[in-house]
Amino acid sequence: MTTHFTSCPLCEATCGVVVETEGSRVVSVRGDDQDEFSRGYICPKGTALADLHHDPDRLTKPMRRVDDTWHEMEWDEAFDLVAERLRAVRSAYGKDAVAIYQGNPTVHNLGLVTLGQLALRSFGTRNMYSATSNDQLPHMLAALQMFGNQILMPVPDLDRCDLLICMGANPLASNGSIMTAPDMRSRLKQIQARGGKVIVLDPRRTETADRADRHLFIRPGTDAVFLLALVHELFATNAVRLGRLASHSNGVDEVRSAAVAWSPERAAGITGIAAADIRELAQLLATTPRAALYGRIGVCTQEFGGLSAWLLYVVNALTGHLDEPGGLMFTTPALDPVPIADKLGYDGGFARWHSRVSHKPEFGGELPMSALAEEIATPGEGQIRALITCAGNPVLSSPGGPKLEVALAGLDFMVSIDPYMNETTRHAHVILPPATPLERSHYDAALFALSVRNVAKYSPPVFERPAHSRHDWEICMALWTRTRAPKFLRGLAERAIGKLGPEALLDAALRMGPWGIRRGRAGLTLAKLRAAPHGVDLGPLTPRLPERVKSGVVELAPALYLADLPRLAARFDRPAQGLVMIGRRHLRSNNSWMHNSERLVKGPARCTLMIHPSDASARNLVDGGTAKVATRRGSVEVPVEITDAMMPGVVSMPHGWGHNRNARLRVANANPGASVNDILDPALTDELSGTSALTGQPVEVS
Ligand SMILES: Nc1nc2c(c(=O)[nH]1)N[C@H]1C(S)=C(S)[C@@H](COP(=O)(O)OP(=O)(O)OC[C@H]3O[C@@H](n4cnc5c(=O)[nH]c(N)nc54)[C@H](O)[C@@H]3O)O[C@H]1N2
Ligand SMILES: Nc1nc2c(c(=O)[nH]1)N[C@H]1C(S)=C(S)[C@@H](COP(=O)(O)OP(=O)(O)OC[C@H]3O[C@@H](n4cnc5c(=O)[nH]c(N)nc54)[C@H](O)[C@@H]3O)O[C@H]1N2
Ligand code: SF4
Ligand SMILES: [Mo]
Repeated sequence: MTTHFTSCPLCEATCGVVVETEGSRVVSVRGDDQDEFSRGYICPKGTALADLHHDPDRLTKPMRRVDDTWHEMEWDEAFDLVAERLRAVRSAYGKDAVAIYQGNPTVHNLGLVTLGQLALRSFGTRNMYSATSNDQLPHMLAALQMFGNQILMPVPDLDRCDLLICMGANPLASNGSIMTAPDMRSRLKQIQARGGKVIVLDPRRTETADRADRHLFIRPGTDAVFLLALVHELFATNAVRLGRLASHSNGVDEVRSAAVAWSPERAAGITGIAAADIRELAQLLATTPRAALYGRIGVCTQEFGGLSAWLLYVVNALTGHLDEPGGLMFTTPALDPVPIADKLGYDGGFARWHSRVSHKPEFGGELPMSALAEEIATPGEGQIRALITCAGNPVLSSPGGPKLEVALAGLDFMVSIDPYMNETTRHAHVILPPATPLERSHYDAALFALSVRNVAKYSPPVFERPAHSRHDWEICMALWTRTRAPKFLRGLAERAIGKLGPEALLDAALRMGPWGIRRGRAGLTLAKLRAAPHGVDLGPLTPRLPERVKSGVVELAPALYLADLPRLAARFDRPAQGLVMIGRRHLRSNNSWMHNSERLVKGPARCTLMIHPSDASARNLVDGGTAKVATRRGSVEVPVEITDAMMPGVVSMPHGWGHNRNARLRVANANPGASVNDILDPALTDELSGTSALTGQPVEVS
């Protein structure tokens, strides 16, 4: 038996795991007690790493679809076929005719965030898409507008705050997001143990709310109104204290004016939170020296996600909690993308171009997912003819799944880099399956930049990648060299890149980084990380302003947010009516793709419609019965779960289900559930940022 120390790449928590192997089999996966950051914690998904590795449904060779039958291929043959088809589309219709979609696991994959990214971006298409526009885009846009770079998102200093107000996040199920910290339950408990408070604002009394000191229901999609009322109250009571920020920020007066019209009384009628509670929360934030207001996906994937994400940072700034211990802080990661981006002159960029059909804004070189299906399906100059997907399942993960399925079937060519033939990749002409997480090295390049402590950890692969397999980055690089590089250079380029690998980039970035060798001390290198298999703790977050922001100035009131305020006012002129849908996550699930692990999916059905008793009885629904949930896009049927954890007027369904589509996922297909994205309307977005409105869409339930 051999013992390996590595990290779980399945969510943002970066837990250290111990994997025991015998030959080519995984015998056990458990938490690594010696990991500097996670100290033994793992969740049930971590254990399921073994199931992924040994899943008989996982593809191990390139697959080619001819009509409805699939054939295995050799790698060389597959790369040549894909390159030939992509080249043909590019030369007939131009480079924008090839679209690219990158899904969530990209972020957890060192090869994909480095070399894979370079390769895919070098296709030079304006039709780049990713899960970002179904996710954190508004936070990134606020970072760009306020701090000058889309990757400069501050994170709550969880281990030192005495007040955490948590909006639209359920870290006990999600294990935290844009707040990398393993073992959320203990960390939240510790806030309470040191006399602090956790307060949750959520339309559902979630697992996190259950353990919080206080939970307040908030009507979906109204967070921006609530936040404006906080700002209003802070100014009205003369409680604004910018602290150090006063000398390096702009726009306080504009922020004051923006909130004048939004009294707590007006906000109460819209949000469902009493004016007295809004006032109390504002005062708590103003008077607690170490406090953080944190908001996540429920707050940003909605009609006013842009405004909400901006206002979250603003309220922290106004109460002296931005860049202060216990507040929202910037990290100092060992691999620091910010100076690299600054040197390259890359800030992210917004609305430099728009989508062809519905004029959606570009962000960070990408168009929003709400535009993908229509860009494929609408004929004319600039139409998408070919698609590369990598590590994603947009048929289940994006609103308007059925419309996308129809569009995919009409593509000239589609290739997917994915270990599974899932609901999306089954539409591809070729699937290129990468090596497994246990066959690749690991360094959380993206997540350590969003971590509540400065930490670094490198893990070598548990298993050598088999000769018949390829890493994601090797696949992306091969697509690039064979499609883009002149023929005589291809072999040379492939060999050179192969020698380099993501490790070389990582080592260089560590040496150049803030903990590197520059300051005349023995700094971090890859060799040092290799010698520390449980990771290296680089200490708590430290204040980084003003030098972390390139201009030296935080913009508190960027013009594009001020210009969006009239839309907010107009929207809430009319009273709310009918039911609205929100999402939820479960600890044993991971977006759309871990439902093929028997040990994770066993137990009671998870894809249910949660509904308040009063809403259920008004519709004659019984617990365990079936509900039909409909929008103008269609309907799904799901089991009813009646619970007073729901706010009246709000129902909840998880996303990522709907495995009734002939994917090669035997366990998942046996527990299909229904996809909420079959009925969510892709046309409903945050008009400011282009982000999908995943939450707060009207539904009818019968
Ligand atoms: N209604 C609703 N919709 C949502 C959400 C919601 O809250 N509500 N959440 C949104 C969010 S936050 C996200 S991030 C998206 C996620 O949506 P996506 O990013 O589109 O997809 P996932 O469901 O994460 O599926 C990941 C795919 O990557 C593959 N994969 C896993 N590991 C690897 C790897 O190492 N390499 C490669 N090449 N492939 C791999 C898996 O087999 C799977 O097919 O869903 C979004 N959709
Ligand atoms: N177990 C598990 N962990 C995961 C994932 C998973 O699928 N499963 N996915 C990973 C990914 S890709 C991401 S992005 C993160 C997301 O991590 P989180 O942001 O913590 O995501 P959720 O658990 O969906 O929590 C969102 C909360 O927002 C609430 N909500 C919905 N609408 C509104 C609203 O309008 N206002 C307010 N205030 N609240 C609202 C919902 O009720 C829900 O409790 O989780 C990651 N971790
Ligand atoms: S919380 Fe679970 S899924 Fe996330 S990194 Fe830890 S073990 Fe993996
Ligand atoms: Mo996500």
